[in-house]
Amino acid sequence: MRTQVAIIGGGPSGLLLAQLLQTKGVDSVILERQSRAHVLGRIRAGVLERGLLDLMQEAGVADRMQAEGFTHDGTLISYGDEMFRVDFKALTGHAVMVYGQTEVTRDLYEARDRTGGEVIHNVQDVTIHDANSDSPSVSYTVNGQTQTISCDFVAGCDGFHGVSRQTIPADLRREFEKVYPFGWLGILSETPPVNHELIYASSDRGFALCSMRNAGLSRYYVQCDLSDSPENWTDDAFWAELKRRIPSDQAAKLITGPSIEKSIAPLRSFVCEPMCWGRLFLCGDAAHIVPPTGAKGLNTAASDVHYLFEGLAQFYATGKTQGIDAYSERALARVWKAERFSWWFSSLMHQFPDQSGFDLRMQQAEIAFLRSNESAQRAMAENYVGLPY
Ligand code: RFL
Ligand code: PHB
Repeated sequence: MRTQVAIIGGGPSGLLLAQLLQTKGVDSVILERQSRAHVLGRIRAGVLERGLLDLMQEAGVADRMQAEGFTHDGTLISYGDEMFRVDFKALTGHAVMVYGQTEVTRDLYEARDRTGGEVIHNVQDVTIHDANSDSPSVSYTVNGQTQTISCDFVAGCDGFHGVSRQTIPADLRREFEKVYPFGWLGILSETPPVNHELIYASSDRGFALCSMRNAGLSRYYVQCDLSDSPENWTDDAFWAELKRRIPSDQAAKLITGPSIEKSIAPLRSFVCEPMCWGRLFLCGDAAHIVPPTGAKGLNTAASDVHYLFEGLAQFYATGKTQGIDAYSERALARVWKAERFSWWFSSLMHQFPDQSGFDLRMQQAEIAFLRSNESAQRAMAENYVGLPY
């Protein structure tokens, strides 16, 4: 088989890149390790920056998102019983959209079906060959048969545990990592959100987040130990803990119900440099991870896709390679800013096991500064709504 761009991974990065390429008549094949149902069963991001909205529009997949997504002009930050609002719209002129990653992915799969693009599911043993040449190829096994796709380029969109990053020789790769000493226990419940905007809550019992998917579907998180497991938490225990971490007036109006999903995510900051090797380009979680505080993961994947798409579109239209040559540098410049913001917001809002009394006072002083200082709020808002591409 032959294609122009072989895309490894059928998550949001791979699917979005494929649909954008399709608008320019560039052919791609997506290789996905899991079934479609499995990919669509993962509950992940909930907040989209305008850059991603624009890309969805450009890819022709924004209709349902525009109709069903919720525009959020600001967010709430609480500490103990105190709460204040950061008004994104007033401070930056921009807002964010609440629309689940699951829905983004569903819309992209449906668009892929409509445009007749190929997605091969349940592939195993994906191996990238000759990435550092002009004629790379990708082999994989499906239904016990080994197949090979020859291509012009390989897009490594296969997430943190994929094969693409590992294909870059270890001596050419630098990896930067910070693992946080806690995780997020998250639940999804068919209950109305406690507030119409998200609440990021700092408390002496640890961080909590009140988020949502729509008017009848809420997503809540509490900071937990890394050694914890979802089975240790009954729904009642979760709700009781959440109520202790958010302001009492919010806790009083929280509507609880059975969870329909419960899982723990570890928190990690990670960047791989460079994000390419020859004709292999990494996008999204394959190249970098942010802790979820600040909702930057999917959005940073989207900015990678934007830069790679621009480079590939330029190559196929003109034969010029400036765009793809500059890909890693351009993508990384923005990635590091999202890393900094996610690290800062995580450091500000969580309880750290080895935190001293001084460290705690520094967090409290910084939150108080954020509350009272418009410049600090603007800096936060600019990062939250998304830095320009
Ligand atoms: P994905 O989504 O991991 O998709 C990669 C795909 O590649 C497949 N794969 C392979 N396929 C073939 N061969 C192989 N060898 C393969 N290895 C892996 C996988 O099956 C998978 O389908 O990466 P992608 O596309 O780069 O997308 C990144 C986003 O998923 C991620 O950054 C966000 O979900 C992070 N994130 C959030 N991001 C935001 O922007 N806003 C948020 O509000 C937000 N909240 C979150 C989050 C992530 C979370 N978790 C669980 C990690 C909340 C949570 C709890
Ligand atoms: C979510 O709704 O899952 C979500 C929202 C905001 C974040 C992280 C996760 O910062």
